[in-house]
Amino acid sequence: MSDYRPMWTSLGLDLDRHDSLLELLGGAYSQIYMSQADRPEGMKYFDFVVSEAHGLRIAELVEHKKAGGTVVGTFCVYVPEEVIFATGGVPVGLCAGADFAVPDSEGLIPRNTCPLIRASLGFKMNRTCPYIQCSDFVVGETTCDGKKKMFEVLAERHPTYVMEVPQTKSPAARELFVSEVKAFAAKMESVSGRKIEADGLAAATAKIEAKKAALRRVHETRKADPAPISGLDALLVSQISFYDDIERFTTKVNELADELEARVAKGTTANRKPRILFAGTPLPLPDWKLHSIVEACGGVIVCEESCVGSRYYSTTTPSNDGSLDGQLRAISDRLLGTHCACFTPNAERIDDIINLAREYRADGVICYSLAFCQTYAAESIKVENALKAEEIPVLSLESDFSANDAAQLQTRVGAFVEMMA
Ligand code: BJ8
Repeated sequence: MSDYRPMWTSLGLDLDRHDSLLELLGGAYSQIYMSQADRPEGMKYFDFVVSEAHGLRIAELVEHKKAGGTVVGTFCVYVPEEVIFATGGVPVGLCAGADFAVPDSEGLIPRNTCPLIRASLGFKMNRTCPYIQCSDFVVGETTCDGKKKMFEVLAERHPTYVMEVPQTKSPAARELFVSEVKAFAAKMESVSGRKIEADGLAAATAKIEAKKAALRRVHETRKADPAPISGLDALLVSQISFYDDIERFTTKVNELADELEARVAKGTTANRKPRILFAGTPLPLPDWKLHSIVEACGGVIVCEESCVGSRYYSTTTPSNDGSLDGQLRAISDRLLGTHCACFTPNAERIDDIINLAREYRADGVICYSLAFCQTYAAESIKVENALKAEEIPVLSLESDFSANDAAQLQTRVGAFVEMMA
């Protein structure tokens, strides 16, 4: 095994706290993931990626930087990854899903801020995240209020650029977003010293489209009953999609899809499990809490209507005239096809949830919000009413990354799953 400590030291990590983090994550991963039965062979690659998340992948990013490339930290799927790749950069998702770092945001942002925001800032403060440490800068965005104010704090500690994401879907909002995507392209040109050419942007877009097509293949197989992959494993693939090497990841996801399609074609004698659609806030690494509770209760999560899930892989770039302007507009349109609760009105998301529940033959929907996320919590009332009107069972839950409410969640989820058995 390689000794990564000199690399971590050079990135400014707090080695003692980093050791504690790795120990905690390693323990949680073996307990939650390695105890699952009948996992696809193809998951071995993703187990390896997790085991090397702070090692080999960081070494690759450090090498990329030594060769003159940039590393850009992102917090939202509205950031145009195509533009980053087109300048020879690499995007890495920085949203954090660990309770470990939440207390480290203390005194910088209010306690009644969602844990995703608190943990993301906390990881910068406690110096245990090698991804933010090796990023040239991070891109924030004006989605929810908590994030906006967190980026002000982060900007005092790490180079930060904020993109304005509109809150409505009007033609004027679209024009605003197109201008923001163009401004971000200019920012990337200036940081990387590389001009974006139409050919390069088209190649970068094709790379991202290939990755999302591979993800769609995997998720498509989950429509089969019984599903050929656990929700936990499918979630892990989505989580890794935000930081692994894009070409290698796409190849491995296609290999996994081949295996899952073969499993579906072969059929299985496995017992049927109650099928649950997850709908709600993102589930960044290593937030496996709800999935592990649902699946320990005997259910299976068959789809995630989440930015770590369908809101990411289902958007595709509209065809365009191939000019730089035409491509940047098409990329903006792709991104605006993401139905985040930060937008108003946002009826498309409710339609998406109902459609997904039908397509994935869900027996019920868990409508999930991270604590203090006002936009998703407010929208969950509408989602709940719409699902009830369609006679689709729904359970609304609010939680965080800690284990404090695990017993309570188990009781509620257990009763919901049992109702569907
Ligand atoms: S496109 S969901 S990734 S903003 S959970 S931080 S909304 S208080 S993460 Fe998101 Fe982009 Fe939307 Fe997706 Fe705020 Fe809510 Fe926290 Fe959230």
